[in-house]
Amino acid sequence: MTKYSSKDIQVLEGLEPVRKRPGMYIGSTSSTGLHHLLWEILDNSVDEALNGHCDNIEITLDKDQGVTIKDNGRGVPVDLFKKTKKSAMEILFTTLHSGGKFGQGNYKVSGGLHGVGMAVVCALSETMTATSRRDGFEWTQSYARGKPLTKLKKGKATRTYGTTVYFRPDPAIFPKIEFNPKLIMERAESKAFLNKGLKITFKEGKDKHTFHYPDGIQDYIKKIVGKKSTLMESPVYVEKEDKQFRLETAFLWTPATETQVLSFANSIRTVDGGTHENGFRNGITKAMRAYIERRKLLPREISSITGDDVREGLIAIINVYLQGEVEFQGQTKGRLNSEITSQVEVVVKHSLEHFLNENQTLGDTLANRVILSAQARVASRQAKEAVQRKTNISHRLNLPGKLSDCATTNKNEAELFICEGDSAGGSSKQARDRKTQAILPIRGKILNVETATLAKTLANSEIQNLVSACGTGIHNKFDYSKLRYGKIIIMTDADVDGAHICTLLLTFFYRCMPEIIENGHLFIAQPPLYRIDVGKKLYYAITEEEKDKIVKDLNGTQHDIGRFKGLGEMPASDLRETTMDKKTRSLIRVKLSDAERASKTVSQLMGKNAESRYNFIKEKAEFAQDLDV
Ligand code: 0RA
Repeated sequence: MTKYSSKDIQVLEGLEPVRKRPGMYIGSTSSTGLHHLLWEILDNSVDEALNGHCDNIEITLDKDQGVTIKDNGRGVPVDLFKKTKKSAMEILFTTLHSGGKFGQGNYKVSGGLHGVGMAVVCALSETMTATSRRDGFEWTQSYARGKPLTKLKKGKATRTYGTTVYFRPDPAIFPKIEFNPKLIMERAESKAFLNKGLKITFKEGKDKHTFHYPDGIQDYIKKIVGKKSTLMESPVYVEKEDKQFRLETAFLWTPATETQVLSFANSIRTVDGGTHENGFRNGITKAMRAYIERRKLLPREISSITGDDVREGLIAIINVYLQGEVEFQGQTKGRLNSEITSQVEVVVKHSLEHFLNENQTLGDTLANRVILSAQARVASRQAKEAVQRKTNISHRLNLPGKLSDCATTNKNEAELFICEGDSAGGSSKQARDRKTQAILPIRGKILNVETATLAKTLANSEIQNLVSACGTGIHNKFDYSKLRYGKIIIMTDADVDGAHICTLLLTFFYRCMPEIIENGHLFIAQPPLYRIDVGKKLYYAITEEEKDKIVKDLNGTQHDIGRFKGLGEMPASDLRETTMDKKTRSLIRVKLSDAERASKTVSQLMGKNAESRYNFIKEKAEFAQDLDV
């Protein structure tokens, strides 16, 4: 019996099987399979970058769907193998599984199909031309359908290094040859994000797009965050290179409730997570717990912090590189299975703990964010129970009895006026447009959400009414699609008490339903303080200053000044015209462009000082002149 070594078998194999059953190697001959050809060549160039030999890749798509990928890596080796008298380049492009360069100390990007090799691309290409720049010259060889068309040619002298691969997919294999530029750019962008400093350019005709991110995954996080507010200026960034693996992760927290974790293993997106993601989760949870314990921040009513509490509002990117064979699991190979959980956990825990301790102010902010999630979790269980109890006795769904609802169910035109006390409720009921305007009177000063525990907050019946009128639920149970009113309008008296109640309501929305503010649904009404009658003419003034100006402009003309004591005493016609009628009123839209700032302001306001609260309302009224006429 002849004894072949496994290497010999591979060399003997040739590329016929690839052309006979392409699906076995690239999944299918549909668009996805077609793009695999490009990904395979691109991944080989990215490997050069990953191992520190290349920082520039250019992809060019021709009109006839030929693709050129040029890199400034080391160049494909061209030396001859003694045994076969073939060049290394020829072996690489005409022999299955001939990668071979990835021994100890090299990482490799496994393509979607785990690095089928450039020979597969060659086999499925009508023509392919490879150029290697190394050792002082350009070396070129062309192939057709996996077989050499030419010998390896030594070309002009060059001092540069790198590889250029041109290929045009074979129409005999692919029923439709049409590359999707958008997909290519997405891939280029993601590779550039994952390999900091690598510049990838995509060219198609006159179009040229360059992807280059000196800060890599930190830039990626910035892109994901976009205009959303965050609790920190820049992400926590961790980079660790070990004997067997490399870990890079960047993460930050936002005031929003959703979590976004993107994980990658050897540059492959692992949609189903896996060992690296588990290690990361354990790491941040343990670090947070340790910090909260050390700083003694845990409130009495919270017995423990869960992983979910820590992940609320988290945006993270985790990228690990493993040497040798990488194990993926699951039907779509979307889960990393190689055992690295504890290594990742240790690095992440240590780094985050160090970060928190070094930046204690921010550390406390983040810890409080996590504690808030825990409180919301506990409170929302209690709220759910409370609402369920209510539902059983309420006839109209679970709307509060005090709500005078509007007729419309179209939330774009529906408005909810929150007003202070029953008498204000009475006059606004007379002044409203029944079709589109609902009135919810709330009694006196609602609870201060900032200082009360969430559990207590939600036990408060005024707040329960507010929550059920809005329809959305709160915190991580918040469901935007259930919002019942397009505008929620806080309408309190134009005095200090009114300002206080308004601030309490703002705090409530900020803490419990920030999405309402973020999406521009929250408004403050501007009821007047004075009415000035001049013969048949009528003026209203919202502030003292405004009144003084009107009086001054009257220049001694005979007039009557009336001061409204509160909305409850204002005639319905005045209230309608000045504050509620869509045609004549003006509203202030509450903005939350910077949640961190808002959060600070809210805590400052919720301090002991009543005056600062009032000033806040006045300032706010000046700076957010978002008139809705
Ligand atoms: C085999 C060995 C070496 C590099 C490469 C292949 C290589 C392949 C491609 C494909 C596209 N760009 C590429 N760049 C390099 C290592 C060569 C050495 O040790 O110098």
